[in-house]
Amino acid sequence: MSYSQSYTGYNDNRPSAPPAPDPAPGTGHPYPSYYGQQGQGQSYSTTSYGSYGYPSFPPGTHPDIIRSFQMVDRDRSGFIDENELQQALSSGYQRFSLRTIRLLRFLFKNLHDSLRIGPQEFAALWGCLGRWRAIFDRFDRDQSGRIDAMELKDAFYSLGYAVPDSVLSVLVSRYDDGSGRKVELTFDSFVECGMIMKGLTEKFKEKDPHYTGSATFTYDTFMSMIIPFLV
Ligand SMILES: [Ca+2]
Repeated sequence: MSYSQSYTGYNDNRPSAPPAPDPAPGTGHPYPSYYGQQGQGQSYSTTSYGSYGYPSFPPGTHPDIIRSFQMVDRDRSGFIDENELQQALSSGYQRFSLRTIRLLRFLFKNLHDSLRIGPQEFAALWGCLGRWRAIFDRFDRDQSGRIDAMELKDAFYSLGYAVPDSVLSVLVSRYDDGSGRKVELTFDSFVECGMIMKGLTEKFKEKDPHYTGSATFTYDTFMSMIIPFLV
């Protein structure tokens, strides 16, 4: 069985990866200030952590990222599980749901090592969250601390994903608490939506290398592409 879809949902003139945020130290949240600091005089001796026999962090990893990893890696195995990852990423004002954590773990896992998150994956994940945080802040235009459907649509568009309204409303309805109030996304829900959109678009692009907006793939391929984003 094959599945063919005409699709014009992305615009290849725009970057598919979240752009690097402006360095924004002291903005009150931990992520953006960690991004892009490599080679800016804040490098940390990663060998000290590596000397425990751990897989080591990439050179220039911010010490707070290393500290955050070490704090939750209580058995000193050099790897963290999903609960430890959740603990490392959650702070007083910001919680990450296990659903988002599982998606992050799937997307950032070591290709050769099942679902384990080690220092390399953790540092990559942290940097990625920094970029999402900058996007979240930029598109939270009314500064409500949450992203509504219009803000989400604009954020996706800036990333090159021209998401149809019908798709957007299905995506946003996932976070409807049934109270009748306008649905607004917290940061972790925003990350989840962004990861789904980015991940699925990239999967599609693999089958549409010339950006024609359409692709043909088998039923099996289609299912294996989307299932990881749904479970
Ligand atoms: Ca808002």
